[in-house]
Amino acid sequence: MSILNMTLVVNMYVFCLLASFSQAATVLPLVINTWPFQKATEKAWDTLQSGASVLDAVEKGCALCETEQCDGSVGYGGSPDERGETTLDAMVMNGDTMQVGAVADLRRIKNAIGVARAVMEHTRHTFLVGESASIFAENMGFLAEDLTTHSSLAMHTKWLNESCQPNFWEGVSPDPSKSCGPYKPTSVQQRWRKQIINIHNHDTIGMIVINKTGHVAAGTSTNGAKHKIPGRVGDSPIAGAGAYADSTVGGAAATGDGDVMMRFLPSYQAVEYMSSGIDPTTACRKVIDRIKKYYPGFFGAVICANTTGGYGAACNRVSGFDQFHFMVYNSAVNRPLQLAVDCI
Ligand code: SD4
Repeated sequence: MSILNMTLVVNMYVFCLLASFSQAATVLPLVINTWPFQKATEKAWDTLQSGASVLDAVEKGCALCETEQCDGSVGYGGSPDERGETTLDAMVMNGDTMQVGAVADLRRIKNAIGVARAVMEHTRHTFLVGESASIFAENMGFLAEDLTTHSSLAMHTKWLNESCQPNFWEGVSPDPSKSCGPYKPTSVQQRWRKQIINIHNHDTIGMIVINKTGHVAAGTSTNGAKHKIPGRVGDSPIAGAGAYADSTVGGAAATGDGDVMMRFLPSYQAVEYMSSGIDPTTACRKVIDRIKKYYPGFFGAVICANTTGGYGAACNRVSGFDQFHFMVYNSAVNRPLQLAVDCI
């Protein structure tokens, strides 16, 4: 048998396993995350196998991406804002209790999802932001460090040298498509501007973990949008937008243009679809379709999983983004698998 044939046979075998078992309880536990962040998937899986909780698995998996700066879009040293500072957004959700911990615009602390977990476990709040979130983190024992790197500095300098293009301003003067600020408001008229968050400026980690007994947790971590206006918070730390978990149903997580996507609470909506019996792939597709009705050119994708071990994903087809890659690890294949869906 040629190597090519053997590869095909192995792939078909994996495909059959996935197709025939993806709805059966035997495939649990399940780890699924956005983008091909394999090490994060493995970390979450290993954490679960060590006997830890689904929350631990989500936290450790996403934290690995924070340390490894997955694609430059998670953790320190990426997506500098207009002042050149990297700030982080993260959340974690417990699908048994519906508790959420979240942080946004977090400064100086690398382990954003750890701080989100501390918000959940050591406060009665859900969401802390900005400088105050950083002070909370320091008080909780997280190390304060500069999140700037040579690479984030270089990105920021290049942006300044290119008249601050692209940026997120509209209806201001001087013309934001040509000049840097400071800006003053002119009109509120919207006009078409090039999509800023796209395939080249993406990659939040969003993760769902379901253990053998159907407990679900979900979480996200990101450094947000490159050249964001300071103070900007994306979809990732918002429960129901960036991720959602409900152990009576399953979980979902989103990635992409958070400024648009958060308006639709896609993760909550996907879990609600699954709770009415809709399969994960269809649930994901339906939320993408809904956003698309209003923003046909938006960049984004969603992953969905239910407590019987079924999972799926969907993405919006835009120029340069035809397929969305994501990771799955379950007991049917017993190794991390990179899968792809064609965008709709
Ligand atoms: C944000 N959703 O801050 C994040 C960025 C991202 O894939 O996921 N890009 O808008």
